Parts: sequence; structure tokens; C-alpha cells
Amino acid sequence: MCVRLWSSVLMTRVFVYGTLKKGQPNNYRMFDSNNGKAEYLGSAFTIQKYPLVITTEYNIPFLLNIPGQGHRVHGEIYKVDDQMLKFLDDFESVPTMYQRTVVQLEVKEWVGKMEGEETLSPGSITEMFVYTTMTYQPDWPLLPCYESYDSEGDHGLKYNYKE
Ligand code: PCA
Repeated sequence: MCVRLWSSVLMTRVFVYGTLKKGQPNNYRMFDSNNGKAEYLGSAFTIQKYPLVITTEYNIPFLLNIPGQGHRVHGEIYKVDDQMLKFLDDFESVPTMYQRTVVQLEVKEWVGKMEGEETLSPGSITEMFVYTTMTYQPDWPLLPCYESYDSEGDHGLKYNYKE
């Protein structure tokens, strides 16, 4: 009962599409226990198209909150505790730089199998939090957009933000 409550009430699902993904420059922050807890659950595509652009002098990825434009975007699903959710909100400068919104997803892979927890098979539809932005510069919607973010991609726009 306690485990169930902990998993269903205090854990939140977040879809990450940028530097927080596996193999990307900020993924380690989700596995730093000082920031809270996170667990990889699977991968997914957005149901709607969104522009995923890379911009600013730091080459930061942004999902612009303009549904219907761009591509269906690939990302990863994590469950996070309250402490990690607060850490991520702070790290992503919510609400100025990004806003934490809800996105509809089509599941591609699911590895989460905690007892008492919903299992989502490939092809199923779900929704969860994501960091998007509507506080973007006027020229950002004109930038090239990507289906799947990789800091080391052919675009040559390597992430270079340092705190
Ligand atoms: N971090 C968040 C939003 C963009 C970014 O780099 C993410 O990976 O989803």
C-alpha cells in the first residue's frame, strides 16, 4: 500500500526531448541523488507535430509551443519524485525560459514494470509533463527543426551552456 501510494501519488511522469535524454549533456543531473530521484520508463513520440529548434549562443534545444508545425518529436519518459520535479523546474527556468505543459504521446518502448503501476505497451497513447516554450523570440519558428535532438548531430550546434 505504501509503495503504491508513493509510486502513484508522489511520482510524476515527464517527457524529455533535449539535453536531459540518455547520452545528452544534462542526463546525469537526473541521476544525481542530491537533485532527487528519477527512473527511465521508456520512449515516445509526440502525437502532434512541434518545432524542436536549437538556438541562443548556447545552442539550447527548445520545443516551441506551436502544435501542428515541425515534426512529431522523439523523447524519453522518466518518472521523477517531487524533489526532482522541483529541481527540473528550476534548472529549466520555469516559467520564464520554458513552461511545464502537458503533451500527448504515442509510446514506442516501455521498460517500467513496477507492481501496481500502469504498463504502457508500444502504440498506446498517454499524456504527461514536458518543458515547452511560448516565450520564444520571433525568429525561432523560422529555424531548422528536428525530429530527435542530439547535441552532437550533423547540425554542428553542440550544446555549450555552463552554469
Ligand atoms: N532540457 C529539457 C528541455 C530542453 C532541454 O534541454 C529536455 O531535455 O526535455
